[in-house]
Amino acid sequence: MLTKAKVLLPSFMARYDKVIQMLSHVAYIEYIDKKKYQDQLTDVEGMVGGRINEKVLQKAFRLKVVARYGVGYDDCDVEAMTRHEVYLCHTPGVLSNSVADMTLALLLACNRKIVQADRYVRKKWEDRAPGYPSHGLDLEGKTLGIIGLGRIGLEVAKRCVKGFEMDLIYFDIVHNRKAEKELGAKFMTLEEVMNKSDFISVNVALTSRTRGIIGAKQLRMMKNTAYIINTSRGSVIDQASLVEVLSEGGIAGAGLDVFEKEPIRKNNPLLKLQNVVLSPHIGSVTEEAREAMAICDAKNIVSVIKGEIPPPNVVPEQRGMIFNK
Ligand code: 8YV
Repeated sequence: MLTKAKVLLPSFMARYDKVIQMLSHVAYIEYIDKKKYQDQLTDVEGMVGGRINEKVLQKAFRLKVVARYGVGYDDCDVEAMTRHEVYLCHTPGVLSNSVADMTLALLLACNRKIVQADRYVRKKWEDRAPGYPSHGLDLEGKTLGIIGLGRIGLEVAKRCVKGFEMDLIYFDIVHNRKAEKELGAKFMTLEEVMNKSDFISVNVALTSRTRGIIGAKQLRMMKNTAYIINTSRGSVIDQASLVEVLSEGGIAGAGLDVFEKEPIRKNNPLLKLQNVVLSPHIGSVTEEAREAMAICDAKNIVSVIKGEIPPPNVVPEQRGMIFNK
């Protein structure tokens, strides 16, 4: 008798009926149980998850596909997965709007001191106490610098250029001709972008090439009136240097949705700074993006289980590879 493949899902996925329906046709679904995780791995063929390394792969010897719930997959050992012939898929595109919106939320919150303003209204306004929010800047005509003008960066750029009439400069390892043509984006070196921007948005994936590319030297090139917004990965910016530059007033502020280690600890020096707005990695947390990510993951898994390989949305490192596990 043929038995259905086992697919392992995080429990929050149970809320997506469409996902459950799609997967149930080809697989038997089990939800991840932290206490039983090691045993759950032994007969799994597909899973939604991250933190996939050699140790996990050795346990999960029947594993054919991992669908990362997100676009970034810096927490997965792609080399080991390729060696074990396990596809790694992700969810590019479906969360770009959501992350771009969040980037703008942080940019505006920093610039217009929204968090400080909210606290002021609650506790001080009636008494006209000190602490009234300081002046923000009009965005029109200001320069937005994007580090990493890919799918998400482009959405941020559109909002800023078309919505706020900002000027756009960017740094990437490749030119984005579409943005150059349609949004007037100007390609510059990383140093030039750091130096000329009034607002910087970090939108690169974390790789060995981008880890720490924004360090003390680059941060000190920024205008002291400029803000840096990071909705990509914390480790793209050297966090200790960022704290230092923020504390010295070397830059006006930072909006951070991502951190070197998450969650950040209660004694993290960032928490003492007034010129930062912090959020707990919620860039993709909208109803639409989260559901689309779940559906994208389900499609990727169904494809591999049905033998339709390579699956859609396989990571670039594995593009075109055929695994016959
Ligand atoms: C997700 C993300 O919140 O897509 C990414 O890479 O960082 C976010 O969209 C995260 O992957 C959830 O696990």
